[in-house]
Amino acid sequence: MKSIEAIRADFPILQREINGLPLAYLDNAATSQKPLAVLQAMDDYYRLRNANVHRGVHTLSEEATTLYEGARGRIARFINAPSSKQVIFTRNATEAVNLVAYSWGLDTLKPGDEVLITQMEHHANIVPWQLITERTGATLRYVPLDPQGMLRLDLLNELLTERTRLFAFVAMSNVLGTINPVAELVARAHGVGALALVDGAQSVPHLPVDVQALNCDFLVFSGHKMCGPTGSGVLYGRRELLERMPPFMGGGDMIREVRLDGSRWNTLPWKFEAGTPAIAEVIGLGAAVDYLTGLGMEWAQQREHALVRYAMEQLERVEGLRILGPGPEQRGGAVAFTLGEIHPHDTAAILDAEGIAIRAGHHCAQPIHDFYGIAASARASFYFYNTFEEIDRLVMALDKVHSVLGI
Ligand code: C6P
Repeated sequence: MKSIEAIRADFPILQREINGLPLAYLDNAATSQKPLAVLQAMDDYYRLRNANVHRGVHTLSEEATTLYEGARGRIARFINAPSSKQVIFTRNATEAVNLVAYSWGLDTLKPGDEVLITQMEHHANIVPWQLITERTGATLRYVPLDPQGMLRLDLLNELLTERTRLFAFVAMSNVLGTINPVAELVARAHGVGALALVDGAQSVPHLPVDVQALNCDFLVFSGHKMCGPTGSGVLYGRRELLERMPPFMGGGDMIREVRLDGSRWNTLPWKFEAGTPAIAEVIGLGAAVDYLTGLGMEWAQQREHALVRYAMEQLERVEGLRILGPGPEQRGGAVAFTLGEIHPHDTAAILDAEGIAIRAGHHCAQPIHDFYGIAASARASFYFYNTFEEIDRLVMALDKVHSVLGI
């Protein structure tokens, strides 16, 4: 196993200084940093193989296609998808949810049907369902939170009914850190004949995910939070569902035949990939998956767990600091908090002066903040390459924030 120093050396940006101090990058839930292997894979594609995919018979196009489709196969293995045909490339998790909402949702939902989501969703798994239920006349319902930041699963019997067509929920909250019992929730959805969509934007980068073990119908995630580039995302879907769903967007590559009086669609997965895809980004995501596989996702999860446990112990000692969400045993790498009456933007600005990058705001999860009666929070979020020393620096800087601005 590589040392943490060697792992950190794989990430050029981690050698940077901010305001004359070593960067402590604690904003990994927003986006992760990228290892050299990913940068090199994209650079290699642009320098040596740049051509469009699926279109040319020339050598460059064939090489680009092999790399692009090879990444699909590697990503399929990473999440244990039965076939790479079930891995559809999107720009990000948001686009993947929208694909399901506009393709499956518009085609299927009707008045009287219900879509169940939760109060801990990111806006990406709320707004598309608001738009689609409004257009179809279906009803959107929510599983509420309890004060510990867990889902009120005691209410699931009332909320999941034979009217529910889809239960869409986050595997790991980007604010509360809460890890939901995904396989159990999928089984509950199936128990009433509903489909289950899992938002894996915060779980796929941080812990082993096996779509066959989870038995989910859809899984969405973003490449940029798992060492890959922005502009790369994935929708995994159950094959018979994807086969039945109409295209999301029309254009080149997603068709088999186009005539003036109508068109026929390509087979999976290309039916859902209209236009020239993000070729370099997908190749970069393939390299990211190789990198993560090399480290081992079990190892990454354990490392992060140790970091989060330590961070929570230390943060709780900061005067006036209140952590949102459950204890370390039930959560992943995101730790959102408030610091007395200090505005989270002030906290983040003072930390930036110390070289520490955290996020402040509602983190695209306003309903969670409404539940706690606050407008915003500060959030430190960890990845395997973070260190215990960085957490010590965070805690020292927060003590300073409190002593300078504390009320
Ligand atoms: N959360 C954060 O700072 P996109 O933007 O499509 O790559 O990911 C959307 C998304 C969906 N679900 C969850 C649980 C997420 O955390 C995110 C992205 C980032 O928390 C950016 S707002």
